[in-house]
Amino acid sequence: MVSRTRTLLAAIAVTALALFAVGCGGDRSAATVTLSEFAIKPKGVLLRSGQPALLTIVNAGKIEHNLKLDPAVTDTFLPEILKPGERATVSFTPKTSGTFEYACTIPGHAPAGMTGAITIGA
Ligand SMILES: [Cu+2]
Repeated sequence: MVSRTRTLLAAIAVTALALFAVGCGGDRSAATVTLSEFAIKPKGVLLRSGQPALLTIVNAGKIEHNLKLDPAVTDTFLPEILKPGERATVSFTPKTSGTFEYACTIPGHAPAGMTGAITIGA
């Protein structure tokens, strides 16, 4: 009987956590961008204008990469280089709405396919 009560309490706790997570979803937008040779996935990400955003950049490739955002979106510093296997999470509030290109700025990488776009929605 005791273990049954504990199981029920655990289930309630998990449900409460899930509801809490959903409730927070509206306050913060988030996206993950994965870098590799020679692509940025996804090609497009969506964040919300004027709301705190979390952007995670993952280098899943075998060489160094980076991600350069349009300064119209944010002045937040992004790492110049991500070594293979490294990841970085930056938080910022997008300054404006619209669609802006992003790219890896290491010479040759953007022409090889390391481009995409970030859309800041209202
Ligand atoms: Cu690159």
